[in-house]
Amino acid sequence: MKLIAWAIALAAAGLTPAAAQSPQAAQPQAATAAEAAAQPTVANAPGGSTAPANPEAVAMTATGPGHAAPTEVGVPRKSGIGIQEQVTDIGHYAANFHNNWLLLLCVVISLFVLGLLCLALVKFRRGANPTPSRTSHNTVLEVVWTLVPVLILVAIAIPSMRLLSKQYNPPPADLTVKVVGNQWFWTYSYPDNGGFEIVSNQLKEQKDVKPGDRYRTDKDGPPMLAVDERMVIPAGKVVKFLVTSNDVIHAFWVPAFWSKIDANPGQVNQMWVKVDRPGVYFGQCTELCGARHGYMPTAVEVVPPEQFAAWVASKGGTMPGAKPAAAPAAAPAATPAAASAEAQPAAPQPATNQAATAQN
Ligand SMILES: [Cu+2]
Repeated sequence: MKLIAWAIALAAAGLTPAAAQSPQAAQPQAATAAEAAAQPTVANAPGGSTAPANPEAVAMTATGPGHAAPTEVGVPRKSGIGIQEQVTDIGHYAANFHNNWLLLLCVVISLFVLGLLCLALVKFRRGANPTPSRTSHNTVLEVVWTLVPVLILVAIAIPSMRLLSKQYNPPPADLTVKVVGNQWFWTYSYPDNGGFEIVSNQLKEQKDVKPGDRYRTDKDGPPMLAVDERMVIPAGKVVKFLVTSNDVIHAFWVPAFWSKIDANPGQVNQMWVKVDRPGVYFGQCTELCGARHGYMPTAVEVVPPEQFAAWVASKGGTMPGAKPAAAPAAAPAATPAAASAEAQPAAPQPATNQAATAQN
């Protein structure tokens, strides 16, 4: 008994949100620091925040693809109800199916059942109906109450099948992004663009980081949902996500895109989106994946295709069909940020879930 009590106390100490959020020692990342040193103007490069010398300063000044300010769409609203505004064709179809058909059916059926209950309470109460009917069979009624639910189910099944068919019959993809879940962060790689990979960690609040470390600002996104590196995809293009996991089961979901899919270790699942509206869209892991499950958000920035190409170039990738750019010559220290990046090649990274995982 004593042993069980100790086990429970230990588990509780390890799983509290406070423990999950406690600042972890920073992990220097030589590879990304080298990339930062190679970039002449880190702060002004499109999406250029790979490994800044002073992440906080860059977060405040960075512009371009990967750093757009969030809009009203793609984020949860305070006191909001209903489904988040959809930005994909599948999302529009599904939201319409839910709001204008399923919900309508639910209301009509509920009101009908409520009406029957009230009728029975009033008309067949003992005072009004002292001698109850002893009827036990009514063929017409039995056929009706079997047939009507079957018809209702068919009326739900047809649009459901259409929705599933849309989700699982993707058009030819213009771009593929490999999405990998990790305890507790996401990595996104771009096999069509040279295979570069970005690591996306949740941004913590200012009070939760050490002085000098990067923290969340409103430009990054709402609390709990903002990340240091967003996935960037082009608007108006069919994007295929190949989703898998490095450890346990996670789930990839951006509510405004509608579709959601599990990230299973040892298995590749597929999902696709086509978003016409540029913007920043936030989501969260939706499979209970461990102590920091609540701290691995997803942020996807949709940008016009030409900005996407600039972002890919800023990450060292290439566009399909384009010749790989020549490696930049040793650039002069054009900005104080770049100069300090060169002077301190192993600038400490902010404490992140990734750093914490590496330590564990
Ligand atoms: Cu997860």
